Amino acid sequence: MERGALLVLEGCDRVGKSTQTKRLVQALKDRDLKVEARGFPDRTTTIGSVIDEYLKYKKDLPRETIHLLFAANRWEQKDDIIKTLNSGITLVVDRYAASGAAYSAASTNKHLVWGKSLDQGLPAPDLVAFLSVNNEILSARDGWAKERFENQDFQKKVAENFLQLKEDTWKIIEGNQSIDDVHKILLEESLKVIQKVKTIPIKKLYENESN
Ligand code: NYM
Ligand code: MG
Repeated sequence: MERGALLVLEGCDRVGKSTQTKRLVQALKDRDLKVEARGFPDRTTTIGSVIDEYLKYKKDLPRETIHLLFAANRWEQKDDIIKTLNSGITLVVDRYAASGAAYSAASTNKHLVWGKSLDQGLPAPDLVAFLSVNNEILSARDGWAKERFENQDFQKKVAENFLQLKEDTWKIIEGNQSIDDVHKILLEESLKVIQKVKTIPIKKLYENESN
């Protein structure tokens, strides 16, 4: 039985991850591949509803506490992710562990090693497509400041953190291009990875790190 690939889209707020997730899922379906979309935070669970309230300023929590909840929100999907991949379905995930480390390290001023530690052992992404958009262009986009973390200085720190998390599985995509151009690159990369990992076991995240 061939497995599906774990494809993750990462980046700051408003870089176009959700749009690209939808486009990619549709394009893979059009090629008769088995694929499902996921996203974190998953606001539909009990933990996710607390995260949602926190992000909407309805609830205040210590920054360390919300970090634990973001990680717990991934762990609660772990078995389902593995089961789905092993059943041959590819997952396209809008944010995953890198967001956890990049945002929490930025909000607490703690080291990225601290930010990564709780996600160690989760299913590792086969591809992390990082959408990189220039900070000035981002701040000009609509819909800012509705949720916590959505301000320019904070996003700048987050972007720097993301780049420090880069591993071999990462593909940095210049997000200032048109939606179609970003999609083309993402699709091409995804098809390569889906093919490549079919017969390779799912890896564990940060498995070679001692943190
Ligand atoms: N976020 C997301 C974190 O701070 N840590 C995490 O682990 C994850 C998955 O949640 N500003 C932040 C990033 C976003 C916010 O995500 C909500 P989205 O993709 O805007 O719904
Ligand atoms: Mg957002």
